Amino acid sequence: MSHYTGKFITLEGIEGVGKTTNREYIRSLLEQTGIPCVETREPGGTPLGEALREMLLEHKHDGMSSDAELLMMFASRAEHLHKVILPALEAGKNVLCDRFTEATYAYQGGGRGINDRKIAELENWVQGELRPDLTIILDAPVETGRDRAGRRSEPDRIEKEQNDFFERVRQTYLQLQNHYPHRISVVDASVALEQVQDQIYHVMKQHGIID
Ligand code: Z5A
Repeated sequence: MSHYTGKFITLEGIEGVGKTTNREYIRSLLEQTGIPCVETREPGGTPLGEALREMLLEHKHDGMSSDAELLMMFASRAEHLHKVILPALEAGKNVLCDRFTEATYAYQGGGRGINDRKIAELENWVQGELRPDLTIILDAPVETGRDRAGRRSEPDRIEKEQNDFFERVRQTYLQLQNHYPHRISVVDASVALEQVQDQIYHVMKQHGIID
């Protein structure tokens, strides 16, 4: 949990579940509180982070070692925290971030098989005690997400993994919610957009993010 006036909210889920689509809706709810909102994403969110993102996702680096991938995610995160997230929270703003450390547990932990104690060490080192106030996991079957994403663009280096990889990613997200129910909520994203946004509204109310 952060001890700031503004809230730190992250959005998670496998590809194609609707993170980008729902970001604007969440932002509009946050803006109704009268507190300015900084919207950002990971990997990325800074010039260095966006350069790392490009390296992480392009096919040029197919076969990258899992440890290199993990460390690049946290390198991007360290820069992002120091340059964007912490200054915004310190200025009393809300921060809405498309993916954060839960994605590392899900993709590099569940997907790639890296031990979660290794990830926790990096999390503690890079973030100290900072954790999101609320993480919304948009959950849908792997086929649904991939089908939606596939209609949009060519798969990048991570998106080209097989269904069993994304099944492990999805299951790890659900386990994270089980471990941290006070700060992580799961929303059924397989239904129509209006129903997804209804659930998001209730989760944000329940967690006291909006009145
Ligand atoms: N990654 C990692 O491995 N470790 C880490 O620590 C971090 C990230 C931070 C980049 O993420 C990659 O980085 C990601 C994980 C890894 N790789 N993968 N896979 P990203 O967030 O930039 O990319 P993404 O997950 O691939 O996001 P996406 O494909 O852009 O999906 P999305 O944002 O969740 O979905 P969308 O664009 O909002 O929606 C997809 C389509 O579905 C679109 O046409 C919508 O109109 C449609 N849609 C959305 N909702 C609905 C509903 N309810 N019904 C019907 N259609 C819908």
